[in-house]
Amino acid sequence: MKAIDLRSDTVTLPTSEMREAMYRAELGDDVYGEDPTVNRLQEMAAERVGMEAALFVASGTMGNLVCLLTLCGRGDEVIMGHLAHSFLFEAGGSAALGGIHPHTVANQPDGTMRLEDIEAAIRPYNDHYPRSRLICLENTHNRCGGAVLTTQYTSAVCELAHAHGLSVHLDGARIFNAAIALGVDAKELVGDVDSVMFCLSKGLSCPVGSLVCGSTEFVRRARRNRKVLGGGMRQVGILAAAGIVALETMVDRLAEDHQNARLLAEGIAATPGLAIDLERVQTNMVIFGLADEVEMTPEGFVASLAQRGVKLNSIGGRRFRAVTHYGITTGDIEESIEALQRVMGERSAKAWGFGAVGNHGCQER
Ligand code: TLP
Repeated sequence: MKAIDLRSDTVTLPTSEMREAMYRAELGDDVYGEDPTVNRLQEMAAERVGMEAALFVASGTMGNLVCLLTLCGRGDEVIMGHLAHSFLFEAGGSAALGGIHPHTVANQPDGTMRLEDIEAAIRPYNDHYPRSRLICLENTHNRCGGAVLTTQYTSAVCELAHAHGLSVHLDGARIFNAAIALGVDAKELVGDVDSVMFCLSKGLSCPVGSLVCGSTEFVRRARRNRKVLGGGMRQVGILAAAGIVALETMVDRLAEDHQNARLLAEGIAATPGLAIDLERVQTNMVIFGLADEVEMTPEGFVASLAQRGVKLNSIGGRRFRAVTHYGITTGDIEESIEALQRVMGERSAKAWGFGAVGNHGCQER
């Protein structure tokens, strides 16, 4: 049985065009700045987000860390949402390696932080306080179910930050999902931020890699911090080649992933025992939960689905995340909905004392 893997868009495999481009890539030593394929990808990336320059890094985690190290010094404070990926899932790297102090502000369900909350978090000068230096945004917002931040919101945060002498970093791991969902250019969503990181190895389907983008001066300093982290790679055009194909061929198709996520969300909404807020499904992620009355453990739910060939992640409490991506077809989504309905159907049957669905002469669906 082929597994339908909805755990993340990080599970995507490179396309045959990518593999071909990797095989044929023209290479050089990138630590000398001599890999033509990396240089081309970096130029394309900077252009795509409207920045002066870009730097290829190994991962989104490394990209965010390089940006934070470049924009903050030891003891400086970074303001970020309490559900930010950098806060929750990057092993505390900016604190561990950069001595950067995180100051969290509540994320609203739509992925934003209230402007007044951000402003209240910016510290006045005082010898006792850490120095507020940076605000981090995330678009799309992972833990808020792939929520999209608008151009207007990002501009308002930049205006506030810059008026107080702070910089803004955008974790745009999935910035192209946001751009496609809003029908705007990624440049617009990046706006006036000081740095942006986006990933090639999620919905864009590359095997490895992210880009850090900003001013020429920012990227010069970021390059040094990448070296500090051991991220100076050599003939890395072999990976950048896939990135070029991704930017050329994989951005517009993200719309398909969004349609599949919507279809899945509607299927979930129609399944008794599952709870979902359809309005929160904006891109390629679907966060949903087990309804309060359902007597099933989250582990039991994930395991029963896996037995039926559908993999997804439990994200704490009684909530789950399913992510659509390249390689997941509309047919796969229909099968996933059927699997969900069967798992929930079995649950009702057990609760009523009937055993598995399909017993007692009931026709199995
Ligand atoms: N997110 C992964 C996991 O780490 C949770 C996923 O499956 O969604 N920023 C955002 C918004 C991300 O979602 C991720 C990865 C990263 C940064 C880090 O990227 P990588 O995994 O390349 O280090």
